[in-house]
Amino acid sequence: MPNSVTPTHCPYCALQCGMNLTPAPDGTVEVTERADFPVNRGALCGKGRTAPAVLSSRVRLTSPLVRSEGTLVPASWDEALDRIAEGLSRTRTEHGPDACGVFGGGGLTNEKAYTLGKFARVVLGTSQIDYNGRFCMSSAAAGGMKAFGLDRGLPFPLEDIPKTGCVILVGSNLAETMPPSLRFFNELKENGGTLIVIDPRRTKTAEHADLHLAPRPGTDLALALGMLHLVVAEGLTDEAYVSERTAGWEDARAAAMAHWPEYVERITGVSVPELREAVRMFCEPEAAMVLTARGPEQQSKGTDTVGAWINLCLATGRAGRPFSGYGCLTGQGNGQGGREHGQKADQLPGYRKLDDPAARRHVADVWGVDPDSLPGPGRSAYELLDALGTDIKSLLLMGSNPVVSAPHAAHIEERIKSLDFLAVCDVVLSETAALADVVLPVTQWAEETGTTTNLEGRVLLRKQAITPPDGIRSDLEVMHELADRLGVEKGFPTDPEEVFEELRRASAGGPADYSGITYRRLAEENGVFWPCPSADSDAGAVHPGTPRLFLDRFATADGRARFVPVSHRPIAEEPDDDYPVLLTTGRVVAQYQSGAQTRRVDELNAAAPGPFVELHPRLAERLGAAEGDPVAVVSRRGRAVAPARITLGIRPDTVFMPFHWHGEGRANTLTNPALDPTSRMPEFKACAVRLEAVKS
Ligand SMILES: Nc1nc2c(c(=O)[nH]1)N[C@H]1C(S)=C(S)[C@@H](COP(=O)(O)OP(=O)(O)OC[C@H]3O[C@@H](n4cnc5c(=O)[nH]c(N)nc54)[C@H](O)[C@@H]3O)O[C@H]1N2
Ligand SMILES: Nc1nc2c(c(=O)[nH]1)N[C@H]1C(S)=C(S)[C@@H](COP(=O)(O)OP(=O)(O)OC[C@H]3O[C@@H](n4cnc5c(=O)[nH]c(N)nc54)[C@H](O)[C@@H]3O)O[C@H]1N2
Ligand code: SF4
Ligand SMILES: [Mo]
Repeated sequence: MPNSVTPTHCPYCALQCGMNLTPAPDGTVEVTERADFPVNRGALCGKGRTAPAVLSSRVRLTSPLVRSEGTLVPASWDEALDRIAEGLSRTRTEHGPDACGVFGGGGLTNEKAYTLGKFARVVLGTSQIDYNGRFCMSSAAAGGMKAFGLDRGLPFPLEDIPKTGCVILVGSNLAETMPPSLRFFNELKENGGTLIVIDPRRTKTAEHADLHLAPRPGTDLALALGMLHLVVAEGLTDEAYVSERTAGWEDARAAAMAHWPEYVERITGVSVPELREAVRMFCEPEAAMVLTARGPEQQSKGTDTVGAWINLCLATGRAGRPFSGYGCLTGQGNGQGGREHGQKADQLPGYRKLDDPAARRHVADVWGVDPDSLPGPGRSAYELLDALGTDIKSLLLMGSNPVVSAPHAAHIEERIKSLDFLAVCDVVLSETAALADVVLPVTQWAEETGTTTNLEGRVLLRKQAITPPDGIRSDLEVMHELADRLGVEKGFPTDPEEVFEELRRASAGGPADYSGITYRRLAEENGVFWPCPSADSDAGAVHPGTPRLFLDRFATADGRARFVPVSHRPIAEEPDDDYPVLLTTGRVVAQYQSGAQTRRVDELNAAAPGPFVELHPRLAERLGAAEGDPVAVVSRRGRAVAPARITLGIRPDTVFMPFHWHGEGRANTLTNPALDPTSRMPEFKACAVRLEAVKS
């Protein structure tokens, strides 16, 4: 590798901030500002700035590990790969292909996610593959698909935000989860626009809002319906737009009219005057946006909730028009691309449906297999993890740490332990990798090339900047070697560009069409937005990509967006006398996800050393807990203990815990795996708990 500056992108969240990497002679890597990338214009959060710390051999896996007499010991690559091939083929022979499970991640590059989906279906022949994106944006994806016929997180670039008139940010704490993006909202306000934040907590993001609504967790559906009710009652519906560009208004309107503002106030705790003010702010300007994130989506009714917010946009003519629209703020580095190329239980590359015969034929043709040999749709992430040790006997896991991040985690940890065989590819010894029979150490972002697709639908090239340490291989090499050992010698290239070339063909003609995108283009341009079909061969023209969707028509058969008639329903586990308090969960700025990577960075640990329970002084007083005192939070699934963090910035009926840690402060010991019927998203954002003082 040349010892020069490489422009590339951050390994963590969906902004995929641009950064320059320069290797130093002592083996470390320096991160410097890269001002040319429009998403962050040089700005980085602490995680991005410190990301090279995880490249250090001090914290990462340096050799394959195999379990021997109960403990993990170093082994050669051949021994480790042989063991995995043996484990998987024994399961397949004894229990059939569907007894082999595969679990992926939205942090994997497009090339890896694509290859993992192909590996499951072609090499293992299993339907049992899903990934952690199911825990992330699946409700928004399902809602967007129903209404618009297509799911792309944001249908416009972030740079459109300052040009709209009002943004409603529903359950996003982007000041902590995507700090450089705050700039767009500040610019919106400088331009005279307004920001409404909806969050049960007065977050760092809410502090920037012109209006902060703090509903009871799990009631966003009612809130959106109450706003739609007021839109209709106050004659603010855009009748011309509704009749020209939508279908299904009458039913959605009738459902909203049943949600009187006073009824909504009782459900949500948001007062009628606040609701009216929100409607006024949203409807007054010519253009407006609604952006949702995990707050309203990680609910057992997340899909309907997203539908209700989309209905509000459609009724007011605020979708598919310049500087207006509904968008979802996708979370993981490749949360968008990771869901498009086939690691999801029901999908094939190009965002094709696995149960669509034409899609099966197209992809089978690219893969050189019989379409009938492709398995059908499998289980969703939680259901897959829940079936470990019963229907599913062996698991190959790449890019997730479910022991920390899955709901009802103690149960999932037991399920993982009951497997006949577990193989994990990771860069560090995560809590899940520590339970494996074989662990493979793999290369990461700066050490390999690959593409990701950020929250705007912008496909980006993450370039290799340094040489990986000896003894480490890439996920693509692992899949190549395993395919070979399992009898499939061809079709699993180790060169990412070769994989991308195949992905282009596999996605061609699909909803997420990447066929007009090449590595060369990505190296020259600041990303290309999908859909980007191949160049028109007659004209020799290059397709420019599609930064803005739906301006002429929606992606449905008749080009109209669909209203979805939805009604309020309670959360799956309402508080009662035994469990009187609501728990919600989320993130802090200095830790990322299960913490597998960021808990290994000193600077980040100093900023966020451990879990905590955020609670209102009224609850703390009733409990007799002072700031920093250990508090036990108990749900029907278990008990977690963490220090109290007392703040007026949270509803008195709600406590909040971040989910980045393992051990006694693990938030997911408590969470409820109640699933959304459509998206199969678990209800991470609301369950019933009681608090107990802990005697120290
Ligand atoms: N620092 C950091 N940044 C990250 C990540 C990380 O782990 N750490 N992860 C990345 C990923 S994968 C994702 S998905 C994104 C997530 O990004 P966000 O969605 O911004 O993150 P969360 O903290 O999960 O949830 C956002 C807010 O929802 C609120 N909330 C809780 N319950 C409800 C509710 O019922 N209704 C409403 N309206 N709000 C509610 C919480 O109080 C919280 O402030 O962040 C990405 N960026
Ligand atoms: N209570 C609660 N739980 C939640 C959430 C919540 O809000 N509340 N949010 C949910 C959401 S939105 C998400 S996205 C999930 C995320 O939770 P996880 O799926 O656990 O995500 P990570 O911690 O990012 O795990 C990624 C793992 O892959 C490894 N890794 C990184 N890069 C690579 C690579 O290139 N190859 C391989 N093989 N491994 C790699 C990392 O070291 C890490 O161990 O958590 C969910 N869980
Ligand atoms: S905001 Fe996200 S992409 Fe940007 S530096 Fe931070 S973690 Fe990386
Ligand atoms: Mo996520």
